[in-house]
Amino acid sequence: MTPLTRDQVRLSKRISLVLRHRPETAGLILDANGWVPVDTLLTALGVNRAELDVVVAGNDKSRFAIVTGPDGVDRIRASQGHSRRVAVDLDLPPSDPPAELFHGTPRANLDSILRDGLRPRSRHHVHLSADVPTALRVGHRRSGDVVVLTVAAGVLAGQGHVFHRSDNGVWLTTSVPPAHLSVKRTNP
Ligand code: HQG
Repeated sequence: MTPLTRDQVRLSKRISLVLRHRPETAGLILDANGWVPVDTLLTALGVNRAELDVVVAGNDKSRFAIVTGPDGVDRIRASQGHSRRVAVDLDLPPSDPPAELFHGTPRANLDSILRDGLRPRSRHHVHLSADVPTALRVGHRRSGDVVVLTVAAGVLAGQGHVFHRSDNGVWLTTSVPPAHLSVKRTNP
């Protein structure tokens, strides 16, 4: 797939902002599950459907989902990553995770994470990756050395801890206690 142009990436980031963090900056109101009519988003952002479709289809992480409702209305939402300040319930079913999941983070966070466990901070969930390369990419969004932590997801699930898998393959959970974390690799 052709990579998005700089303008398209800018549009993608703007959509992430309004669908995950600050819908009010575009005058949008998300429904309880995070959806907004596509036409409403287009009007709010001043773009057309073709421009939106390119960004949704070409998005490197399939961040946005569009569905047609029983009323024939197309709606869009972010598949994950919402801020806690936005009251959205993705309404995802619980899902059995693989034995291990991964989390990439700047090394500067390591001591605190090993002490307190993984916390959702400003988001609804802790985000976990299904593989190490993805976890490394997540960690490298920020500057400095990256550490990948292994999450004993299978053991946690066995103890009743709930996991969800977003539509774009990100694993979500409310927290991970330190006892179920180990350092995978510190020098990628
Ligand atoms: C860290 C991107 C200290 C945590 C990605 C992370 C992901 C702690 C930061 C999605 C901590 C929160 C989410 C503790 C957690 N002490 N630091 N106890 N607990 N942290 O951005 O996982 O590109 O909210 O390690 O790909 O980095 O936007 O979470 O470094 O899927 O689509 O606190 O965002 O997706 O940062 O990234 P974030 P994240 P998009």
